[in-house]
Amino acid sequence: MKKQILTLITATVLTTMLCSCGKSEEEKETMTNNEKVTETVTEIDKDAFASGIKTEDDNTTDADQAATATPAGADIAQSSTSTDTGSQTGTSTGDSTDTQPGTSTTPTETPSPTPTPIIINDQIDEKCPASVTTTRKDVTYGAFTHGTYYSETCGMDRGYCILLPADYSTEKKYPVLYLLHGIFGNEYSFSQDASNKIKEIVGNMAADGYIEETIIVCPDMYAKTDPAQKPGFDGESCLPYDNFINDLVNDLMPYIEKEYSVLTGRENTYLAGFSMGGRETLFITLQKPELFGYVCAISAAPGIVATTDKFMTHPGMLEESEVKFAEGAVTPEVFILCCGSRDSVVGQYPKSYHEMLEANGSDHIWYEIPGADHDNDAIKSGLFNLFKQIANKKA
Ligand code: FER
Repeated sequence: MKKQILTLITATVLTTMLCSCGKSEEEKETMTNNEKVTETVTEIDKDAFASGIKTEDDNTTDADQAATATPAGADIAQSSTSTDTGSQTGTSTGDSTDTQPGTSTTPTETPSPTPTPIIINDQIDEKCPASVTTTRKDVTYGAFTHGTYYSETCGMDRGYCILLPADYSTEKKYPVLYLLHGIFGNEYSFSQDASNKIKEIVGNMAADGYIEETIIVCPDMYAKTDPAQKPGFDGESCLPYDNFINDLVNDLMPYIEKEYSVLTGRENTYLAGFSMGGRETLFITLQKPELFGYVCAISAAPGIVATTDKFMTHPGMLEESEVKFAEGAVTPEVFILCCGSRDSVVGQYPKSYHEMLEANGSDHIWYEIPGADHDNDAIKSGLFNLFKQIANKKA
């Protein structure tokens, strides 16, 4: 009995990880030790694991708890040591986990409620600071809603979720981040998982004036033309993911730019994705670098170049020598690739993309997230650093 429960839990956790947090299907195929296993995810299991990938440490400190009670009023601190060399390689050496100077108290003192300000510079903070993911009482967060658009690429209506700032108004215009989910996911993958802290990261950073209020669009990245097609671990089943570039550029982006009050152009158009979404983020950026000013590919899945991993044989879309920006192309201001240091799903593939870009002379930032697996710690870190880089460049 114990063994059965453990097997079910293991299968469910792996399924959850692969889906990038949200899942809508009752039955998923997972791979264990190269063996195909079909597991039924019951309602009870969904309840038990509804909040997505559980991480051992959510980084929340007492100082951050205190910060929830009172307005932060944090100023943008410009580091005097920050230099913009044009080379996107810097990582900070300091531990970005928040510590709160001045919070050590005697019994008669009350703890300072002021959260540690983020230092905005061009350095990477490998771990997302806990103050950024804290739910604060002084901040009103945006809400996700769902919509549909007609896709010429797919020949059908398709869904998306959109996070609008709480005070969204057509009197203002906002930059947009397109955020791409993992394999087996859909447009609900991010919005249905509160533990990725997307609302908090964008809401807190905008409330404190680091970044502009930003719209986040979460599409369904499975751009199939046959309504019956399903994702899976084989070349044929993955083709709709690689077709998403056409749906995004020709259908979704024009729709969003028509229907919402958005700023356009590469300076105001951001792209990020996790795992399968990271792979497509990288692919789309290399094909259409002029469209996206700020990009982050988190834990990018294999398949851009031909390879065989524990899940499948990937035919590849590019040769290794083609994993680069075209000569003379307008390239993103910021192009980040990152991955958890102990990612158990995509392993060293993200690093291999970094090595190809480096060998081919294409400017980017690469870093590892210490201790993170294929999980929300990686997502939080990637999103925070994307917004931090945006804050630094736009300051
Ligand atoms: C693969 C390994 C990982 C793959 C996809 C993934 C299609 C995606 C994982 C995820 O999105 O979480 O070989 O092939």
